[in-house]
Amino acid sequence: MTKKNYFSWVNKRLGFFTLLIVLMWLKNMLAYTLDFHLSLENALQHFILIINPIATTLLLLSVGLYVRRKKPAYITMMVIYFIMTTLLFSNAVYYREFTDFITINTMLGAGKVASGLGESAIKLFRPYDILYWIDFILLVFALATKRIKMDETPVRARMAFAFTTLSVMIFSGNLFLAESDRPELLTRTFSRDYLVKYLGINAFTAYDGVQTYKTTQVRAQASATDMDEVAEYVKGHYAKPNDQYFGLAKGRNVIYIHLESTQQFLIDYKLKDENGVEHEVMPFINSLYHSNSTFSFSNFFHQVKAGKTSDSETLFENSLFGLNQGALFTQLGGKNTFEAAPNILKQTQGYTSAVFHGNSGTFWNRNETYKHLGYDYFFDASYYNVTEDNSFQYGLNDKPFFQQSVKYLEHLQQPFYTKFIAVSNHYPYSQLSGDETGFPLAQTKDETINSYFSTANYMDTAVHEFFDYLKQSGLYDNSIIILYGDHYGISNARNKELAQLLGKDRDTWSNFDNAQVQRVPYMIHIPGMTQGKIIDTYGGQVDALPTLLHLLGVDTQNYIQLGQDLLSPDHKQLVAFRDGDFVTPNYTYYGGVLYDNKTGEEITEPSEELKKQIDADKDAVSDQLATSDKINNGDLLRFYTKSGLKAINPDDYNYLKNTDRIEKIEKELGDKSTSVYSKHNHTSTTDKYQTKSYQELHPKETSSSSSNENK
Ligand code: GP9
Ligand code: MN
Repeated sequence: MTKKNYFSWVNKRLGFFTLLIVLMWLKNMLAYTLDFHLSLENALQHFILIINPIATTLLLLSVGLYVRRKKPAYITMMVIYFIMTTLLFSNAVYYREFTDFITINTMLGAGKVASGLGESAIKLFRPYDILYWIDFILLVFALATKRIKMDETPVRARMAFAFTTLSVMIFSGNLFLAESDRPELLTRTFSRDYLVKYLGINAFTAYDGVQTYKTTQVRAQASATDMDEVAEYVKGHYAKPNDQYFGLAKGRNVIYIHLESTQQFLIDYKLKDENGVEHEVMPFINSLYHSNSTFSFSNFFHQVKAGKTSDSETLFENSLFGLNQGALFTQLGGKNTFEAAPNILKQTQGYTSAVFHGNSGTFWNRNETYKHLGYDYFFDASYYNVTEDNSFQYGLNDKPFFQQSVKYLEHLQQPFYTKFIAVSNHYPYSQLSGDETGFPLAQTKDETINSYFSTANYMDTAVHEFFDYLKQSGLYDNSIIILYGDHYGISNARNKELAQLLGKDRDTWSNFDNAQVQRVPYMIHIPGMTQGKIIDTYGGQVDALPTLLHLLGVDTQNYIQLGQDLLSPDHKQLVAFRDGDFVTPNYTYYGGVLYDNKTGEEITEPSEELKKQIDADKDAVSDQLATSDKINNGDLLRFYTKSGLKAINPDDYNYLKNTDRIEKIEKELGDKSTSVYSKHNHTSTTDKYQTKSYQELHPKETSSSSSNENK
């Protein structure tokens, strides 16, 4: 066979088309291997990654097959090929700097990105970048010099259609595999990394385009009049602060500790091991819960939906709800105007703000959203030493996380507003290994439930160690430390199995019980204060911000917040779930059914009076949720001026060189610097951090089972 014959298929339209697909696939693999870091956890994810460029490449290039005339057909294919290459290449270069993918919004503001990068853009190029382009250049050359001949014969329309159909089928298969590995991928859109990992760069860009279009439409229709209605609603629901507590923590540092997936039933819980010996799951957090320096809430509910962790953040930072579908952080977080806690505290009280989290900054679109919330710094996984041994799929384990955070914390100017997002107590709860194992497993048929307690115990020790550091470094006395659970850790589908551990019967477990276990811890610890107690007021995450601001002595009357101070005498005890269900001290409305809290029984025939009351509650809940949606979907806060806050310019924020920035500020301030580091005569406090493994703390136990000697 002569060389010419061997390659002659390239001279057919379908042959050329196939060649383009293969080359495009190779370039995707190049990007996946050398540029993108998409942590792959199992063989299926590897497989999905390998196939995910195929469907969209096939779909897009197949457009060229419908063009009958020779030249236009080839030009169409080459133009599409060029666009796909450009998209892939730009993402590869962008990723090298930002560890993130390019969204439609980023493209629209491309000038800003380019000027932000400046000279460094050139530095982002790599010698192997030629591989992204060489094929295109050679193909153009080969076509121009007729080394590849253009085929006169058009592809039959039916054949073209067959390829389009094939691409749709492959895409469906791809999506099916993706959803089976990561359920609700499209409805929850966890992170851009996930979308690319599962569906490829083209599909990600298209998906992002559709989302952007949708939100832009709603936003465009909203007006300042809508804002006036919202302001009216908020005014009517304002709960004035309690004089006794207003300003109790004025000027203190705020330290939020995000207790991942921690439900209230873990408080004071003692887990029985196989020998019937009880083990307190969270001894340290329990001690805070019962301390007279803590306002502990026993009827505090999470209010999140699909955005889970990020929804809880939305609620705590803004006193607004997440969205009814998907996650506000990913859909609107990078676009909207907010009047969030870090911004309020910065502009009114001079706080510096920072988030610490040992997962990739793109997860839940935090790297963009935090700018809009006004966070000065975001220390994501790139600031931590994360290894395979000290982390799992959602990031760094809690002990090294807190420990490694203090080298940044000590440089922050005080007062600061900070949030530490712990993550070890996250599904699947089986990530502890080596010296950290030893806490007994529960004895149910569900492994997820069984290991939930040991990761909660691990988290408890991590928090304990962090508190010890706060005391050692002197930060403790001047801080207000708030611990909260973000949402359930055991889903409703598993609750029947959980029932036995809560002293309940699986057969009588009902939706009423499902509602009750949505309680999460909410504890406000104010060192030195002695009025602390366990408070049984019913409330939810939306109430946290006004509660905190009043403790800090900040007037909230002119802010658009949908919650009410939990310490206020005016607080209304009606807690909305995101889907319109609710709880009150007397009744629970869940799954569309009304229950009596005293008996847990369904109320099938409510009295006229009760019916009226419940209808009023339903309306109040739906008003609160609708107001939240109106604010968020319409981006209404951009019209609001009465708060007196200056609008945030997200471009002023950049989380890539936090360390340089905090140290520079410290130096510039000199004697005036209030950071812990400066206060300690410019010496680090990191050596004050003590950490011990479970095995070191419980040396008498073996790693496989626990003994009676455990305290
Ligand atoms: C990841 C973490 C988990 O960074 O916050 O989010 P979740 O899955 O709980 O929503
Ligand atoms: Mn979470």
